Amino acid sequence: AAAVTGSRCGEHDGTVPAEVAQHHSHPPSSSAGPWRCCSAVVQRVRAPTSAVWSVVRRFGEPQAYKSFVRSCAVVDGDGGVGTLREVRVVSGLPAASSRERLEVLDDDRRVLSFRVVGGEHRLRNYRSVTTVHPSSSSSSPAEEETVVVESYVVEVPAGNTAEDTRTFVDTIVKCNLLSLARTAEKLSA
Ligand code: A9S
Repeated sequence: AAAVTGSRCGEHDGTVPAEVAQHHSHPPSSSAGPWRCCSAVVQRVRAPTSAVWSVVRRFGEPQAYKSFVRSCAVVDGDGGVGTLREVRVVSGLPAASSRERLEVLDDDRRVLSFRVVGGEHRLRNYRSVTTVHPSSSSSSPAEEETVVVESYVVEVPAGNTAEDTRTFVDTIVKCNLLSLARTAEKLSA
């Protein structure tokens, strides 16, 4: 896994292809808003793109691969855009719950985006975009590989630095994507 970080949220330095980057440009916040930080994590998966996407797209079942999720309830919606989920978190994190809204679900381009709209935690206005891509290094269909890119923007909590916030969130996202890789690899084994 590699991290791609930029100095300005929503801008890209050319380390990822334009077709990938276009999905990861986060809209700028209004001028007087709080400080935000952003980052992106890239994960290679030894499984076909379809297997990886089938896990990612199920917005009501984040516990399928997110190990910090204790339970999840869909509060509103049918799994499409606008669906609201209430996630309960395992103990040991500075958080108890998170309420999240599905913003983008594109099965053709394999793009999912959600936004945090509430909950007991410190990550105000967290928003992430996850995209699933066929890997260009795949040699044969039997050895199909996938690349997952997940980028996010979040407000820097009062009393924290952008670096601390990024380190905290990057750690969670890296864990999630490693676990996603293991889950998809088992699915397709
Ligand atoms: O769930 C994700 O895709 C990514 C993150 C960074 C989730 C973070 C989180 O849900 C906790 C795991 C509960 C940690 C939120 C919104 C706040 C936290 O403090």
